[in-house]
Amino acid sequence: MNKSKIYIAGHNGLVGSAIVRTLRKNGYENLILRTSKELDLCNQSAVNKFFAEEKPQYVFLAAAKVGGIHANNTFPAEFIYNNTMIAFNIIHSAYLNGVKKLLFLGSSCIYPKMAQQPVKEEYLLTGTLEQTNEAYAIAKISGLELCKFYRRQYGCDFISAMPTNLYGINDNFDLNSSHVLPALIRKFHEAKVNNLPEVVIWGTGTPLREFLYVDDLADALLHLMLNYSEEIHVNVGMGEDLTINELALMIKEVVTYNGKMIYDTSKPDGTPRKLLDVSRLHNSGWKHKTSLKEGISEVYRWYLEHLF
Ligand code: GFB
Repeated sequence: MNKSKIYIAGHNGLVGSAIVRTLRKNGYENLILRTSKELDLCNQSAVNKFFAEEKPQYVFLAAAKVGGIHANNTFPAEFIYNNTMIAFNIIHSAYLNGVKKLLFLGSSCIYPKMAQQPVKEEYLLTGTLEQTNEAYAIAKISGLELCKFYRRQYGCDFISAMPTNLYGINDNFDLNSSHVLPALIRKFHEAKVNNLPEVVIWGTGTPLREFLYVDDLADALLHLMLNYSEEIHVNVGMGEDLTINELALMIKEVVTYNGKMIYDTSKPDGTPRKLLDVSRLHNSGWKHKTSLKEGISEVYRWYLEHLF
């Protein structure tokens, strides 16, 4: 793969930029990158033209319209439309243009809200989805199924990875559209520098979440691209979770904020828990390296350097 043409769709995002960092660190230089202004991935003819001209041999499909619980709950039509079009346009063009291998990225929200924990890949489509992100989940499930059926009917080597909640440098810190971890880093930091007496945590603080550092994810994706070629998707996580309250206390400590935490229960909790069973990934020979505390400290250092 090291001299091959590799297309990273979504290279400016949290995941895409980590994939580019990881590929370059491992000596892969023949990378094809397009911003959303250069290539509208919702436009099928533009995507077909791009693939016919560039003929990438490998594709990391990390482009998506993403967001936290509030964004998903507020803009479901955009989440289902954009993410379905992006997935279907790229996966179909990859098939038409003989891409050697494609890795599709989904999310742990594809699993049933009340799935048995930890969640195995086989639990997909065995129950109803979490309401707040069912639009995004259906788009991601469709992309995953498309890869499966293109492998089955056309023999395409298209694989899918389902990561748990991700965080890292170059994350989205906008308080309306971001995920919980970057949002809390920003909230605690701003409360500290402005001497505010309290920080508002959405929901009850009781849901459990698993968090994987995005550079560990990128390392796992390279590992899967090089070593995994099965029909079933692969969960990518770190195997342990904590409550939102415990996460908030950890971030409060890293930021060294001494005020109070209060809970806004008018905001949704979302799914009570979505801890992934990562035995398939571990059996393939990969384990994460970065602990949550180390990862949070690294993101806060980056935040101070880049956004303050
Ligand atoms: O990270 P998050 O937005 O997404 O929320 P999900 C996780 C939990 O943190 C929820 C709580 O219970 C939130 O109510 N929370 C507390 C906060 N304070 C905050 C805050 O200031 N901001 C945010 N955003 N949350 C997403 C899906 O679900 O998971 C996406 O909606 C995707 O589609 C992503 O799958 C991985 O983990 O609930």
